[in-house]
Amino acid sequence: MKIIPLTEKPSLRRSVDQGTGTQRQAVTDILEQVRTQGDKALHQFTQQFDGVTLEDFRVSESEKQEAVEAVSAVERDILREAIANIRDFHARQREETWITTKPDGSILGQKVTPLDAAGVYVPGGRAAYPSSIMMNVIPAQTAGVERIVMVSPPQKNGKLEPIVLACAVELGVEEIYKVGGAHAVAALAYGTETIAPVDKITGPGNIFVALAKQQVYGTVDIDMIAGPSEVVVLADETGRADYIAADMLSQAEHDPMSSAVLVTTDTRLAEETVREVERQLQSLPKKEIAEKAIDEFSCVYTADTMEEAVAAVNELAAEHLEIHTAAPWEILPKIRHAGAIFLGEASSEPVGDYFAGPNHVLPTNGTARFSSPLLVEDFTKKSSIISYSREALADHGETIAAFARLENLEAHARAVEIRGGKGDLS
Ligand code: HSO
Ligand code: ZN
Repeated sequence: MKIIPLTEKPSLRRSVDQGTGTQRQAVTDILEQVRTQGDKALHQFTQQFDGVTLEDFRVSESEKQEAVEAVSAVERDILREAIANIRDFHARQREETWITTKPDGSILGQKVTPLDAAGVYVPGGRAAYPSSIMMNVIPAQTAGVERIVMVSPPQKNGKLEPIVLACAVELGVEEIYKVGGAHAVAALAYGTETIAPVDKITGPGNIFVALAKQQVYGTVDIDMIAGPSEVVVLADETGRADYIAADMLSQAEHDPMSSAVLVTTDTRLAEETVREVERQLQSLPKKEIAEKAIDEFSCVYTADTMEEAVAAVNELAAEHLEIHTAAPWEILPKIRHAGAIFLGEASSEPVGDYFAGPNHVLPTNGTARFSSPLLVEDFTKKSSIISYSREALADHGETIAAFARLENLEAHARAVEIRGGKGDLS
């Protein structure tokens, strides 16, 4: 891992994987086939991509029961404790409908309504994380979404991983389908004979899932297109190399394209962290993945001043930012761009991944410049409320009609005038 002085003005932006033209075309074809052929196409793609033939995509009650029994009491309690914290945090994000009455008697407001149906994509294989199921399902439930559907690709035995199913059951998700890939996204967006369409699709997936989500956007809403995990650590001379290295590796083990960066004002800490990352890496079960991420997408930036370091951190706009300085709360007001901010050396990033309560679905690839973590609000929409009194209309009718004529929209003007002008309240 390289040490790069910020005075060398390195480029700090990461680029987003848009997939190849061939991949995009393959996804377009899959979407089209599911849209026109429904379940028949789903069966065909499940055979082709997952290598299994399923009679029924829907997970049965006995399958759920079997999965729940396969999970130990200790594991179940871990899930429960995390769920309670995540629910508690998200409950604070609930927004209320508001209504205000102005002195002229007009009533204005904003009505909050949950989406009718949300689809949560859960990837198969090594990335089937129960924590991510919680992070997608809980904000939807907190928003009041009535129908929450989960989809996930079947394993070779035609089943879902027990821990995935047990987690869904623990959360109270009832409608679960063993279908994955771009075809699952298509089913959620367009509907098939077995799967009714939803209004929004969230959840991580491989490049085909990401491209499918991009292509169905507009028919349904989607969350963000998440890139590989990232962590940026900002540290002064009080930072501990062993803690910082451990946290950098915690994100590096996610994906060979993950990125772990240290920005520090202390050159001794920079060197020590490089050594420590190398040392801790050797004993990691996911060494190969983490090593790629560390070698190719990670580095240490050294800064002459804390101001320079903070400017770099803002430019990086990281998914996760850890602040390991003598007074982290004094740095916080200066941070403008980061998905989640962890203050102090005890706030290790995995605390946020699993347990603290805030959502771990966060903007990656610098998109924290303009977007937020997954929120309860993302599963609601708002309607504006307008109720004018006769008095308010009489007061302002003339202005409104005149405005309409400014735009040459005579029918608009007359619609207001037909109700009578000032003083005419009949
Ligand atoms: N750090 C990942 C989330 C995750 N970590 C799931 C463990 N499990 C996304 O930023
Ligand atoms: Zn993680």
